[in-house]
Amino acid sequence: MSNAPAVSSTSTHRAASGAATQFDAVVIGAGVSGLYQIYRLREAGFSVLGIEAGSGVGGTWYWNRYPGARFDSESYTYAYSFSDELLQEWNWNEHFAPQPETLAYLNHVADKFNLRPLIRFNTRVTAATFDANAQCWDIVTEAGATIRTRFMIMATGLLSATQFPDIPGIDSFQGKSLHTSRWPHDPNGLGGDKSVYLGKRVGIIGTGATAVQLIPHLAAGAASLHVFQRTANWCAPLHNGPIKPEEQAALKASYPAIFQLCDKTGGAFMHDFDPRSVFDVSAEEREALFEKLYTHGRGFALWLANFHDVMTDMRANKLLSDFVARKIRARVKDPAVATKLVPTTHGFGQRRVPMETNYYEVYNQDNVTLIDIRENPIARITPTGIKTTAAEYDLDVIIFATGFDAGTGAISRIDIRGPDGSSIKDKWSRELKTFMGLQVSGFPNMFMHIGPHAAFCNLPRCAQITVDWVTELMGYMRERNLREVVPTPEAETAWTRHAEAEADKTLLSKTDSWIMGSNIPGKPRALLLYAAPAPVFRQECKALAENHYQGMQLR
Ligand code: NA7
Repeated sequence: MSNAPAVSSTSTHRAASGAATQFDAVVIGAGVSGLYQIYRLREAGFSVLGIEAGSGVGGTWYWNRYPGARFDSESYTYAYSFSDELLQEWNWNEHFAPQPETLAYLNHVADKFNLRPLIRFNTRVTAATFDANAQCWDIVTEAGATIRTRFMIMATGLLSATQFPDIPGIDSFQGKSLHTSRWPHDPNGLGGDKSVYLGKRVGIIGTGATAVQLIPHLAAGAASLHVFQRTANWCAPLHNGPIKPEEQAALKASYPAIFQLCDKTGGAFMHDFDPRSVFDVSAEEREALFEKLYTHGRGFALWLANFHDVMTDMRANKLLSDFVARKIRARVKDPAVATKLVPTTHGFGQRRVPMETNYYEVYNQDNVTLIDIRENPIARITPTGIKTTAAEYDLDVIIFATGFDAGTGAISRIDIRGPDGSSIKDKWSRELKTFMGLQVSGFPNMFMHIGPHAAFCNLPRCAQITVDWVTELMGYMRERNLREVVPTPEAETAWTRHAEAEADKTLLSKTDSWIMGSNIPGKPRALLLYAAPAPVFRQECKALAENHYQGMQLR
């Protein structure tokens, strides 16, 4: 590793256009975690190159431009906390910022900290091989360039590898079809192009968190909307609203308190579980808390500020599920449609809860039809639309809101080979194993942010933990002239078993969802996130550094 001074924009530009170049670190992905990692490494005096497939920064917020895309985290808890000046100068307009506002924010961060010159855009990484003699990674891009780096840092995102369903005839459709995370850009702004659906006959496949944000917009603008639902999900009201000028000043004054609170809560949000059991209180008190959270609780409050046992005890969970089912039935006029919208396969919060604004009311509109494809599965996609086992629907547009190969997908779609030639894809196709979600045994000098086994929390908050940890480790190694770090297989196995035990304690692991990898055919079933509370994960990272990285081989 070189003791390189901070990389100047000129030298990076030269490097970015060259062939095989040596960097201390290459950060793959210029989203929330990648931008912060690039910033931290440059500040620490490392030479760093960012590689980004998109034409701009933003990651999730660059790609996901479908109408309705927005935070489910309060905007002020999602912001970077490392710069007080940044916190004070940026005005969030809504409690849950829409995608164009978030993308504007991340562009502002890139400009303010002059990160753009350190990033090579429009560049997709296809392969990476660790050279054991040189103790370096050789990273290969789609265009055929090779970039040599000591450390390879995967900031590729939890939900970025798009997943299309395996439906016969999918390529035969003659109209427009698209995945929600590849929504065409609005030529006049940072959002998505609404002309995709305005006045059109639209079909959407999927009813996860993405679809639940998008569907009210489609219903308002499309001539007709057919929603093809395989599994109903439990949704909760978002309760978004503008941040009023007087609130803005109060928020800016309370940033330290907001982040302190996020540091303490299990999910790194401003919500924490009620320490009481649902069975400790009377039926009236229980109903009162459910009602308060449903009617007024912002964001994930209904999920994460509820009685603690609703997420650990199926009997407690059933009480909450029944409450939410009553709400759905009250909001949807046609009882038969309401019944289809009430989930039957799992309890509230066992899957990532989609946050909604007027979602259920959409099904009261004349131009909206809910198609239950569990009852009548899609037989095929035809040149003119979608054919189920019961009927055929003519459409102008088909939208695939069918999700992602979460956690592992963005990493294993790159042909990553360790020093002995073994591939990470093969390894994870047998079993998901990581060391703290940070490293993988057999793949030295590779780090992951928000990848598999990432802490289950407000993502920027936990990304800051891991970015700071990686930066500190690289500094530690520089001081000691160490060139290689890799976890031992024993440490990786021990930590993976611990993560599995934590997963077992939650109800998340008791149903199918992308969180369990079960949306991808053949993917080994495992909780893709680390279920222990975020403060526990932070403490584990801290202890690892304090104990001189026990369980990791440094050489
Ligand atoms: P999700 O939550 O994985 O939802 C995908 C949806 O697509 C879900 O309703 C699936 O039904 C449906 N799906 C997937 N494949 C098929 C096929 N083959 N046929 C019919 N329906 C299908 O992805 P999202 O993009 O909504 O959200 C991902 C995360 O992004 C979200 O949790 C937030 O954290 C942000 P299924 O439930 O599998 O029956």
